Amino acid sequence: AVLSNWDDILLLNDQLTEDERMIRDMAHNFCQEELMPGILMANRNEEFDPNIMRQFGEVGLLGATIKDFGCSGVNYVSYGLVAREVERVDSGYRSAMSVQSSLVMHPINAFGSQAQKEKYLPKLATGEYIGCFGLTEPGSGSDPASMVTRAKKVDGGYRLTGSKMWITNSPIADVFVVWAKNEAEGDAICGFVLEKGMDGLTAPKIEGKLSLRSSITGEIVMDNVFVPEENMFPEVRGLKGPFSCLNMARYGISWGALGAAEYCWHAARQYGLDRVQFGKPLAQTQLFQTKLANMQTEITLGLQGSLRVGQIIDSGDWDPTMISLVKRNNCGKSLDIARMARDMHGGNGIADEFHVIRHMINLETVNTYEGTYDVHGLILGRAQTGLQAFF
Ligand code: TGC
Ligand code: FAD
Repeated sequence: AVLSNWDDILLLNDQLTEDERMIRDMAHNFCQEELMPGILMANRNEEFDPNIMRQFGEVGLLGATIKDFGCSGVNYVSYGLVAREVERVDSGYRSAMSVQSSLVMHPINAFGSQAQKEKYLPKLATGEYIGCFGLTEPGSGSDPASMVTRAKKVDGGYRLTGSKMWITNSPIADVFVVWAKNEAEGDAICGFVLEKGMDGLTAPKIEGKLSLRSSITGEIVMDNVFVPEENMFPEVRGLKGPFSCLNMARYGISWGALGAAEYCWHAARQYGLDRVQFGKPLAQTQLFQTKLANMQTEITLGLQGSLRVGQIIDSGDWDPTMISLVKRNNCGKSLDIARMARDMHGGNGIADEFHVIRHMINLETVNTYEGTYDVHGLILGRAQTGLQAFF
């Protein structure tokens, strides 16, 4: 007999509150009903429909942890459960949601003036506005301290010059949270909110991505863009500004990646039950079962890790290294699982109708962005030795 909880062997479900289960189930149904049917063609055609952001807004999944401004005010465990459900469909859709929530709405809520919050958050919450987050530059990826984008003080505001690279949602963004060195403050890194249509601001699309194709990615090119004083984050200075946003996004990714991995695991199991070779189902071979057991083990343990981190964040006493640990582990393991599931599907595994190769290729990006696998290894290494090995 098949164990009834083969897919939740450590009873994660029982560790959730009733509210958390309700939010998870709502997100699951929304994602399966509204997002799953269109993903194959969106990925094949490299298309992101901005309406998806409006749909996320309608069901309260944008900026969901924020307590006001039309947001849902849920806890971080729930935010993680939502990311898992969205990424079960596609990492690109989770990207759209997490950039809007953690990298655009979170900094405006945490660092913005009251006027900035009132102006942007309600429209970002409904998806009427789409946001993007510009930290990475062509010459500055893992090492954002080396950014060259500069803000020059002028009458009534700043002039920003520089370019940002690999920016999720930038070609369709209305609101751009951009980090730049402020010459007037000894090159301290400051955050600015730019708006579509500002003179000198363009956001060309990056073409030809073979990964995360359902997400739109571009540059942000700023040629002496005038940004009024009131569009600067008034207080926050230094890298801890952008890094605090990354913490929340990385935490969500730790759940999301496992959602993609779960899809691959379940698909491989079903494929092995259905596919007969050498007179018996593939799932009746020792090699196939060992692979399923490995997937089950890594996913189950990874989910426990993310749940633990989420509960600690909700209790208020957390540390970024906890997030590095689960982001790194869960992305790396999910990528291995997706590759394994691809292999277990044989030739069908390379066809997009079976979805596993899409998850596999997407997870290459997820393992790289928001701090690469190795960079999180170095963060954890520094935290336990006191020695930085970045340079
Ligand atoms: P370091 O000296 O370590 O720190 C500089 C200042 O920042 C503070 N800090 C943090 N604050 C909050 N949370 C964290 N996680 C923090 N980490 C560091 C730190 O306390 C310090 O503050 P202060 O007041 O003393 O100045 O900085 P470093 O230059 O040595 O940095 C090293 C390193 C590698 C850790 C860091 O640069 C890093 O994390 N690199 C990875 C870059 C990255 O993750 N980029 C992501 C871009 S956004 C993105 O990918 C979005 S994809 C989204 C999607 O589509 O889903
Ligand atoms: P590099 O930093 O050049 O790294 C290349 C390789 O060198 C990696 O394997 C890395 O692990 C390794 N490496 C780097 N430093 C060290 C070291 N000290 N020791 C050993 N190895 C090292 N950024 C944003 O700001 N906003 C976004 O919305 C955004 N969205 C993205 C969407 C996509 C689809 C992609 C692909 C990227 C996105 N990024 C975004 C950028 C992303 O965060 C960076 O790609 C990532 O941080 C890595 O930077 P890099 O690409 O410059 O690689």
